[in-house]
Amino acid sequence: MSEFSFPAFYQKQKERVESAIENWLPTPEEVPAPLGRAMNYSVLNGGKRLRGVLVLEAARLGKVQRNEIFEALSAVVELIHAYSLVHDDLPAMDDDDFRRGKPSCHREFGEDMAILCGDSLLTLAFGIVGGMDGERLSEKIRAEIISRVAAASGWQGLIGGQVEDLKATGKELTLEELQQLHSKKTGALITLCLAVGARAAEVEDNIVNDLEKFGQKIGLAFQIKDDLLDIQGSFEKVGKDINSDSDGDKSTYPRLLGENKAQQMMEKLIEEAVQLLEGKPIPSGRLIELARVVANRDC
Ligand code: GRG
Repeated sequence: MSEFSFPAFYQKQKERVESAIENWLPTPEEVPAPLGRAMNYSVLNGGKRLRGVLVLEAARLGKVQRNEIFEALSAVVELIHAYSLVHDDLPAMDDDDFRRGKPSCHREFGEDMAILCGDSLLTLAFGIVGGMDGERLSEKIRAEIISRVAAASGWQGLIGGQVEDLKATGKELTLEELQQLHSKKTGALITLCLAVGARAAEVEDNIVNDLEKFGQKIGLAFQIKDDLLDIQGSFEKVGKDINSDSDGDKSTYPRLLGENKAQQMMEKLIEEAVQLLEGKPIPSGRLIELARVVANRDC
């Protein structure tokens, strides 16, 4: 029997996510110019595809095999993620010039197209879930997935977190306030990936609960690592300007705690996340490895 290689497994899952995105994204020619090019530019431009891979892994824990549905959901979360990055980079938000090593969407296509590009990616994502084959997925589960996607993307999740982030600029937040903000801005989408993958595969409720708790922990750890990379990383690896958080006068974990304590907090969250799954009657080894990817990533 050949030995399991995590990097090879990750690469394979990433390719599944990539082809699902390509399958659902309209070609530039199908969309009024230059919007189609902006959409393709902002989604098919690298990215670790961690969120899409999390969907596929959570789905693997279920009793039912619905690969087309799982892959469509992996595209859905990556489209929402890409939309949030395009809008987050806008001059009215974080005003970032680079994303994934290339000029950000508004720098390439103008602010008007970047706004519409984000809008189109978000609506496309909802269109995909709404149109998922009812014969393979019950109406009840599909409706639950739609409402979970809406809650994680809307005021209870990404958008709410973004508002808190904008309002916090120039202020020093407490650790609790920072965690609250990031559990929405970063944690909600990561948690969503695990929840929708699991629900689509009809994973048992108590395991879905554990997966959500696992998602909240790795989501916060992901954000702390992001803050650390903003100080310790390089443009070549991270693909965006370094020190953008401190330049933008934002509260970050390293700023609040110092780099060492922030690193320790991140490692503790990962260990707590791992403990949530260890010992459960599920094949959680690959999800545990993915949690470690969050902590050890350099981009
Ligand atoms: C709705 C405008 C709007 C924003 C929502 C999610 C969000 C708030 C903004 C996105 C920018 C940001 C800093 C999010 C925090 C999460 C994060 C660190 C995203 C980067 O994710 P990676 O590293 O990116 O997975 P890749 O490029 O690998 O996909």
